[in-house]
Amino acid sequence: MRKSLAVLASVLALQACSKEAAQSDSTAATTPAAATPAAPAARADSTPPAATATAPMKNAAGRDIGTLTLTDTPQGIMVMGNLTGLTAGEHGIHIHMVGQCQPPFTSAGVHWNPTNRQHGSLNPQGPHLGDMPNITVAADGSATVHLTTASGGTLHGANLVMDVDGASVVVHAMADDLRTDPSGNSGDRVACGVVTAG
Ligand SMILES: [Cu+2]
Repeated sequence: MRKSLAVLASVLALQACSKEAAQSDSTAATTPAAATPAAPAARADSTPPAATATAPMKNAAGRDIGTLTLTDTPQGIMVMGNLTGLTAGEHGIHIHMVGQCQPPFTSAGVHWNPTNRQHGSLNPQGPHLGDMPNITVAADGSATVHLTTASGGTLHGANLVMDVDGASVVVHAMADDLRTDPSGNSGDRVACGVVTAG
């Protein structure tokens, strides 16, 4: 118990640090790590704000596999929801440029990348604003999605994702290595959902 709490605390501290670093807050480095177990309750995403877009996800056979909700946050666009019918393991998931999802989903275009960076949070030339960490799919094919895109993009504000040709959320067949341009060697596109306002 004690150990798991410590691990949890350090994970939360890491998340906090990476968020602080993204905002180039120099005080983050001197904040005592894991010293504030009450911090998680104060996290901005503990009370989700109103949804501002959804992405109804379908697989290549046209089957509904769940709907994701997209919300602007100070850290980026938060993507949440539950998916089913995927293969177990890690899968890349990104926001792509075009709001069209005809199988095999090449219609969704490349990654949403209004700042002309390379792909991946681990890439020194990255990331794309549409990049997100991987999702982990359980043995029963389900996944709980709770991710935030790279900092700097919004649904409706600066670097907006909802431009004239829209946007889509795409799930890939394999894990994203978060480093290799242009899509982290994450393979085929296995599910897609057009980002729809409201
Ligand atoms: Cu992708």
